[in-house]
Amino acid sequence: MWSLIIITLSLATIEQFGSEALVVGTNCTLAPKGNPKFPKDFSFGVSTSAYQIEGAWNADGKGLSIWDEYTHNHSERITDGSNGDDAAKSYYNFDLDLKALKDLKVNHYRFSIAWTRIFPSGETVSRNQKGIDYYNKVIDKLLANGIEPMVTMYHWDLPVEIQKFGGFANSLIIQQFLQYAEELFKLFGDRVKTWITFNEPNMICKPGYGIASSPPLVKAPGVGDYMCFTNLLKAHGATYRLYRSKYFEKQRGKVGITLDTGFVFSKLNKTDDLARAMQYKLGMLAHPIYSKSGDFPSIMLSEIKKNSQVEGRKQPRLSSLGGYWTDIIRGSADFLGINYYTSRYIERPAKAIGENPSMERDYGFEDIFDPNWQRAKSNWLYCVPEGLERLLKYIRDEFNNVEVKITENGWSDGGELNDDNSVRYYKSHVQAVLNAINDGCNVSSYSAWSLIDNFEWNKGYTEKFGLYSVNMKSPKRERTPKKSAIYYKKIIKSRSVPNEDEV
Ligand code: GBH
Repeated sequence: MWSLIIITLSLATIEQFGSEALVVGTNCTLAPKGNPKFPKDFSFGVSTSAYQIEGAWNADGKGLSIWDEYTHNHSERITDGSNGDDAAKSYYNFDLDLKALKDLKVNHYRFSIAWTRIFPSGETVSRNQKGIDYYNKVIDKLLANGIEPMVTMYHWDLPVEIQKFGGFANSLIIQQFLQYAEELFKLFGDRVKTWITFNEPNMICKPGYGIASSPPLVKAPGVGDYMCFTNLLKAHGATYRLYRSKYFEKQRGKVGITLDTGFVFSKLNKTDDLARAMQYKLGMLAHPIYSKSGDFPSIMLSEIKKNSQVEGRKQPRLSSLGGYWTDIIRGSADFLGINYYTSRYIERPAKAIGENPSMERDYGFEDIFDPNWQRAKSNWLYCVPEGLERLLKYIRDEFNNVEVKITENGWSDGGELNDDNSVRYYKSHVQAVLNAINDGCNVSSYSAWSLIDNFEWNKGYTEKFGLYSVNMKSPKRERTPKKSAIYYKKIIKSRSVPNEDEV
């Protein structure tokens, strides 16, 4: 009986990671498999986030977010010394975005709400009607044009006033976020039917509370980052429960979360290593919400407990969520949002890497790229479409084929209108999604990142992900379609993967 279980388990692992030692990603293409058309109800769209496009950082009563404060106080940390003060000025020129959305004929538009625009101090008593008016306008205009709004509640722009209490390092954030989220349900839930609580907890917690490369610049690797994840998962779970108990009956929407992850490959095809790496990359956040048993992956809890003991700590740096929270968080999502950009090979380094302690040290592998992979302008972004197909199959098998929405996928360059590499990237990645669907994966939507060129965080305006270029020299910030926009429009129209020489 036991050997049978072990055999089935290892077969499942081989199915997920592939039994052959793979060579992947070398020419940024992917062979089609199965039905060439997307299902009828599959939704195509594009994504943006508030701080990256809106500008109007202090207009009409908006409060300060940690990104306003950080870019103003630390322009030296931004590649071109820039900030999101004006960005693409979408706050003033939403009509230009709407025109692009209509031109593409997207089915949905994913954007985020700036917490400080509607609650300047973060607390819901500090309500700002002008900010509320702006998002009402955006939502109403989308709906009037047959475009479904998909709303991210939090895309990194925490109110400074909330950070004063510790932000995600303090469990107070659970109530603070919950109150904010409840107001969003009340204000917009009659029209918004797809809610994403958090965009990329990894990118909130590791740079923000671990290695301190992004605001709020708390440096506590292997400690603060795990605290942040724990509090964030609780805030997410509580928000989901609130929606289901108080708003779902009337509003009938879906609530989920967006996680970012790549997939992993191994030159030596060590399937156990691959399974372990995926627990650290995706499982840490997905297992508590989407697995049958809930809580953090047991391999992480036991390994980090052991590491913590070796460091002489009385408490493990990452602890179980406990019975109460495990129950609240388990099953607390109607779909899984995935931001996929790239993948890596993993290797066991000869000697331990990363600070002691740190998440990097706990993870223990070295993530490496293949020099043959095509690279974007962003130094971390390589074209590995196989990774997306594999990832979707991994999620299918690991999390009971939960509904997946690809909430971001895209490529950066210097802003050329003839962005052929972007076209190649979109072609191979949309193909990856279609192949996965043909293989039984429950993927319901795809969002390209991004509608327009925007403020790329620490990289300022030096790396461009937009389908549309934005004239940053003109006060109006006119948008111009790139080749990738024309190609994506063809994808949407044909609901298939057209040849790139058609554009
Ligand atoms: C997304 O984050 C954001 O949601 C979006 O706002 C942003 O503009 C967009 O992507 C483009 O960056 O070197 O392998 O360790 C992407 C987050 C950034 C996560 C790079 C992984 C390092 C990968 N990714 N990061 S690696």
